[in-house]
Order: sequence, then structure tokens, then C-alpha cells
Amino acid sequence: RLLEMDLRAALQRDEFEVFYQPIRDVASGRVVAFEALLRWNHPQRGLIAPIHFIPLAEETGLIVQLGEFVLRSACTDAASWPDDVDVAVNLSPVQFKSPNLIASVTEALAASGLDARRLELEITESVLLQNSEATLTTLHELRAMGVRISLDDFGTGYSSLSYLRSFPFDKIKIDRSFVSELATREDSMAIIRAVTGLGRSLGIVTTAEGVENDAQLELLRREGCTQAQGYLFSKPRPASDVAMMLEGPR
Ligand code: G
Ligand code: G
Ligand code: MN
Ligand code: NA
Repeated sequence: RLLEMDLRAALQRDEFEVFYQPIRDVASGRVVAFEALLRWNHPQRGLIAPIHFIPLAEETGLIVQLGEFVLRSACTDAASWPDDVDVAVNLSPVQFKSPNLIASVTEALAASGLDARRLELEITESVLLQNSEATLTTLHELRAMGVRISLDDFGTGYSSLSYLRSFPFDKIKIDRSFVSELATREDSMAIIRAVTGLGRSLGIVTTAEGVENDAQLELLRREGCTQAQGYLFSKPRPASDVAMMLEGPR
């Protein structure tokens, strides 16, 4: 069982590492971005996935420090990539509400020299649940810096279409549950079609998550989905594998 002190010790011992998963443009096959995904290199337990420690980090507030580590690592790593390759960073709702957020992003960009337009921040619908003035102000401040904002896990949670009206998102990430059932469920196909159509009409990029096979990719291409991400291309891998993951469009 993980405890707050384990997380604190791990931060101090530098046991966290950012992995990257490529995101490809569906039409050209080119890698256009990588999503930063946090891992914990535990000395005894090995690699621990975020579902096992993010909730505790959120409860204890340590997510703010952890999130700053991810932002700094992601911006520093991305600064060494080709400049037409972006980086996407997940923001916890707790981190989003922290008064440090704008300063953390500003600092990560300044320290790395990364162009703000190459940074995408992924937020989930839960951030928008209260739809408070403060949330919208933060989103607009980030946007004014040049940072782009993605709506992650779209279609899960409360998924109100009014979220798309409350803020001009740059990207919608279609949750992988819809992609996994694409070939077997008519309704998943219909939902993907509706969301890609919505993206087209609103001028918002759509990214399908969890793409695992060529049949799914082909269906997404046919629906005009902009980008795809998933094990078909690569699992999340260490920063040292990015050059390899950038190789040739498939
Ligand atoms: O890496 P994996 O595919 O196991 O990620 C599982 C979940 O953990 C996803 O919902 C993802 O958004 C979340 N996650 C991964 N890395 C981070 C991170 O750096 N910050 C936050 N807040 N969530 C993350
Ligand atoms: O919630 P979020 O979209 O931020 O997190 C992405 C999560 O999805 C990570 O846990 C990542 O490891 C996982 N993932 C990425 N690609 C695939 C895939 O093709 N199949 C499955 N099952 N999971 C994936
Ligand atoms: Mn994400
Ligand atoms: Na997601």
C-alpha cells in the first residue's frame, strides 16, 4: 500500500520519469506530437503506472509538485525534438486549480526555451464541471501565452456539449473506449462519426486514442479523424526512444 511518505521520498530520490507516446496525423502518417505520461520507477516494485499513485498525489496535494516535474521534463525534452513535433501534458484538476499553475507553465517554457505553441495541455471535463469564472480565466490566460488546450477522454464522464461552447478548445481527444469497439459496435462508429463531424464544423482537431489495429485506423481515416494515438504506433516509451519513434510515416 502506497503512502504519502513513499511519494515524497520518491520525488526526493528522483524516481519519477516521463514516458512519451507518439500521436500521428491520420492523413499523412507523420508523427505530430507526443503525449507525456508519468511513470514511477520504484526500486522494489519496478515501473508503476499513474492510476496507482495519481489519486494519492491528488489527495495529498503532491500532484502540484509532481505536475511541475512533468511540465519541466516534457518542455525540456520537446525542446530537443524537431520543431514541428509538439508535446502534450496531462493536467490534474487539482493542479489546474492550484494558484501556481500559470507560473509553473511560464517557468517550464522559459527554462526549456520551448515555443509555447508547441505545448498542449490536456484537461478533462471534470475541470469544467463547476464552469467557474476562475477556470475560464485560467484557460484564457494559458491560451494568451500561446499554449493549446485539449479536452481529454471526451465522451466519458458528463460530456456535455456545452463544454465545447464554454471554451474554444484546440483539440478533442476521443476516449479509447469508443475506438476499441469501433469494429464491433454500430453505436461506437456513430459516436466517432458525430465527434469527428463536430470537430470539423467547429474547427477543432480530433485525436482518437487507443488505436490498436489497422482496421480501426482505416475507419478513423474514413471518418476524417485528424490524429491517432495508440499501441498500433507505439506504447509510451522513455525519452531516449523518441528518435526511434519519429521514424518514417506508416
Ligand atoms: O500512462 P497511462 O496510459 O497508464 O495513464 C493512465 C492515466 O494517468 C491517464 O488518465 C493519464 O491521463 C494519467 N496520467 C498520466 N501521466 C499523467 C501526468 O503527468 N499527470 C496527470 N495528472 N495525469 C497523468
Ligand atoms: O487518459 P489519458 O488519455 O491521458 O491516458 C492515456 C492512457 O491510455 C495511458 O494509460 C496509455 O498508456 C493508454 N493507452 C495508450 N494507447 C493505448 C492503446 O492503444 N490501448 C490501450 N488499451 N491503452 C492505451
Ligand atoms: Mn491524456
Ligand atoms: Na484520454
